Parts: sequence; C-alpha cells; structure tokens
Amino acid sequence: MRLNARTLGTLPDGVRRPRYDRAGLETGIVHIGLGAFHRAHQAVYTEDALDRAFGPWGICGVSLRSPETRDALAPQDDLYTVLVRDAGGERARVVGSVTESLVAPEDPAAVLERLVRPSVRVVTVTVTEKGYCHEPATGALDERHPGIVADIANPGAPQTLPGFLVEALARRRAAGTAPFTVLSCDNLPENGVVTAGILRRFAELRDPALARWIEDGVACPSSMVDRIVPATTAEDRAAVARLLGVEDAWPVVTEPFSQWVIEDRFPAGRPAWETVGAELTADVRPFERMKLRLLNASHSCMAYLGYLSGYETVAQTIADPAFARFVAGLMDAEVTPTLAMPAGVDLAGYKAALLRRFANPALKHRTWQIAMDGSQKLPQRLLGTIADRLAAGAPIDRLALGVAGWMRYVSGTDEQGRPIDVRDPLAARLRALADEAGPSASRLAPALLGVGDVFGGELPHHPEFVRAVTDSLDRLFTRGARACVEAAAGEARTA
Ligand code: CS2
Repeated sequence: MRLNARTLGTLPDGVRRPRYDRAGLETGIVHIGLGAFHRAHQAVYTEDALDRAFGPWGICGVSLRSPETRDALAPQDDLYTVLVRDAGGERARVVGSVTESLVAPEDPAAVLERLVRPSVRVVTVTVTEKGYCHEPATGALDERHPGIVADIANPGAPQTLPGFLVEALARRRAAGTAPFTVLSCDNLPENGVVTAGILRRFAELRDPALARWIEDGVACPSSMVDRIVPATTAEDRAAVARLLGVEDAWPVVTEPFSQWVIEDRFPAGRPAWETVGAELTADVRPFERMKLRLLNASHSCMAYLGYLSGYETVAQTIADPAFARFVAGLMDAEVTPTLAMPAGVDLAGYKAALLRRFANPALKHRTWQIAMDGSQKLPQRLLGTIADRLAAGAPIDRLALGVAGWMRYVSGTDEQGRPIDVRDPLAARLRALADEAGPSASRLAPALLGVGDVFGGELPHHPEFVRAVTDSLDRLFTRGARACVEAAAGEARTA
C-alpha cells in the first residue's frame, strides 16, 4: 500500500495530515528545485499557513534536472512525509501543500505554462549555489555558462533558472500579466540581490527593454533559510513505513529546528507565513551573515576536516572533543567579531543551539554530502569572514585550516591513499591543478588560490592569508587532519 489521497484516511491517529480542502487548492506558488530541503522547509510553512487559514497557495514543484522526485511523488498524489527526529524521539506528518510536480527537461513548455498563470504570484527557489549560474566570487551571471549560452540561443525551451524565469516574465509582460515575486531560499548572502542581478543581466542579453521592465517590476526579496535536512536513506523509508503503515517512496527526514527570515517585499501578495513562525523583516542581511558564517562555515569545516579524519557524519565529527572545541573556537573567536546583529538577537544562545543541532544523533548527515560544491560555498562561508578579519588585523588560524581542508579534500585522495569522490562543478579543473602540483603545499596552495571564480582577485595577494593557508595545508599533508584540528582547538590565538 502506498501513501496517497485514498490511504490518507488509514494513517494512525498521531500522524498529522492536511486539514484543509486540498482538492480545492489553487496553484499560487511555483517552486523551482523540488529537493528535500524545500519539502522540509518552505512547503511546511505553507502547509501550516493553509491549515491556519485557507488560501490560493498550492505549490507546483519543478525539478530542473532529475525525474526522481516526480517519479516518487506522482503515484502518491504528491503527498509525502516529514519525519522530525532527535535524541528525544521522532514524529511523522504528511504534507499536502505540493499539489503537482514537474520535470523541466521533459516538458519545459508545461513549466512555462504554470509560470505565466496569473494565479501564480510567488516563485520560490532552491537550486543550490550552482543553480544560479553565477560566479561565486562576484555574484555576477556567468555568461559563458553552457546552460546560459543555450538559453540565450533558444529562449523558448530553457534549461536554467534564469532562462525559465526571464522567458516566463517576457510572456507575462507580453500578455499584460503582472510579474510574480521571486524568493530565493538558497544559502547565498543577499540571495535576492544575486537573483535580481542574474535576471537583469540575462534579460539584458535578450532585450534591454525587457531588462528594464524586470528591474522596475520584479521584486526579489532576500531570505535566510535554516533547517538541517540530510539526504533520505533506505532506512528512513523503512522507518516511515513502520510509522505510517503505508509506503512513502520519498519522505524527508529533518530536525525539530526550523527558521525562515524573509525580507517583506511581495507586491503581488504572499501566504501569511508570519502567522506560522516565519520572521518577516525589512533587512535580512545580518541574519544571512550570521547563519552562513556560523552554521554553514562550521558545517564546511567539519565536512572537509571531519571527512579527512575518517568521520562519516557531522554527529560523529562533533562528538570528537577536539572538533567540538575547534568549532566552538571558530565561532566565538574568529566569526563572532565579524557579526553585527540587531538588538535582541541572542548570539550566545544561537551558537549553543548550533552545537546541540550538530550533535543530533538521530540525523545521519554525511560529511561527504556537505563537502559537495565547495567551490560554490567557500566565498560566503569562509572567505568573507577571512577578508573582514584580515582588514581588522585579526588572526585567522581556524578559518585558514578550513580553507586548507578544502584544498586537501579536492586534491582527490584521502589520508589512507584512497580516492575521494569529489562532487563539484569545478572538480575536473581542481583535480588537474592538484595532480600537477602533487602533495606539496607550496605548490598546491598557490595553484588553487589562482582559481579566481572562488578566491577573487584580492585575497590571493594578501601575504598573511597565503601564509596561513599554505602553512595549514602543509601541516595537513604532514600531520593529518585530526592532529591539525586538535592543535588548532588548543592553541589558536583568540584575540
Ligand atoms: C549544509 C546546508 O550541505 C550543506 O552545505 O551546510 O545544507 C545546511 O544543512 C543548511 O543550510 C542548514 O540550514
């Protein structure tokens, strides 16, 4: 038996399910990037908002690449389970706010048809960093990106995020339909500004008048999203089947914590997300910075250094006292001085909660998963903090070890000489540089620092940065990651 609209009524009493009239739900949101994160985060806020007060906010989910999610959800009437877990136990609910799932490469016309519907007033986006087709170091559209080149040449059958949104906006403009609001929910600083920038530039390459219409009329608010959602495993599916009594081919597993801070700029309207826990504000930037520099930076450091130390999950990594001290020191001594939070934000409480969240033994969040796409993540997670610290003349020991950990990781061989499955849009280029340099910090560090997409033009010329990263990398090669973390946890300067 499969989870679907018919079996919904057979679920055990404790399993929460949609309380609203799902059949009467109109599509008001198109979501691009129908991954686990969206289904455990924005779709849950929208579900809660619908439960509280019904409105025209059903979600059409779009996968830009693979059919897997649609294949799992279509036989389930797009219903799926969110399993929330921590040391205290687990609880399942079935979410119904996604009412349709599409696969863009199979039928781009269907996606465009949804995007031009006047009832669609918000487009939410989780396509991960690389889905923006931008240069990570600058945030500008990468005009040589093969998908962008293809979408400019053939705008009617797009492949990329900017390609779909700009073509849909062009059609709305031609039809006299007001534009939708585009809400980025990816881990990029000022993600709304990045989104507005790539849309404007892509439109300029097509038609300057369209670019002006988009610039004047399309709101791209920024948002900070936070919920840890590891990839779903076969054991997770089995656990959900036990709890539900029916099979769910693609549940999502997550932690109790959830946060969404949204810049409140929605000229076309939006669900009342603020009634169900989202924080609507005029300026998201301090919250984005706090989260990227504390949570995501710690995550990436644990991913590279933890993986190299032989740890499979974040919970295993942070259970090592040396890592726990290292991460706490990174956050307190090196990141916190670069943050300026609005009055009332309890940073100490936030950081203490992060250490508890990382330690959640019920989530198997793999270091390898977080290690993916480092070239797209490093700038906002580590390098911005490093630039601020250098400008203040302050030490960067732990941050530099994190960057060196990435370099050691992308060289493609672990400390036992086994190959590392490096997933990154720049993997081939990084690997070629690493192969040419060999296991030598004085050759590998400058080679990787020369990758301008990641490091930009300035940092690679900062002598203290180059020294700190090269020394750390050298120690990683000679002493190993675990010993380096132990040393940095104990000795790093805190001034
Ligand atoms: C993680 C994030 O995979 C990663 O890079 O750091 O997905 C992280 O789990 C989320 O941002 C938490 O909100």
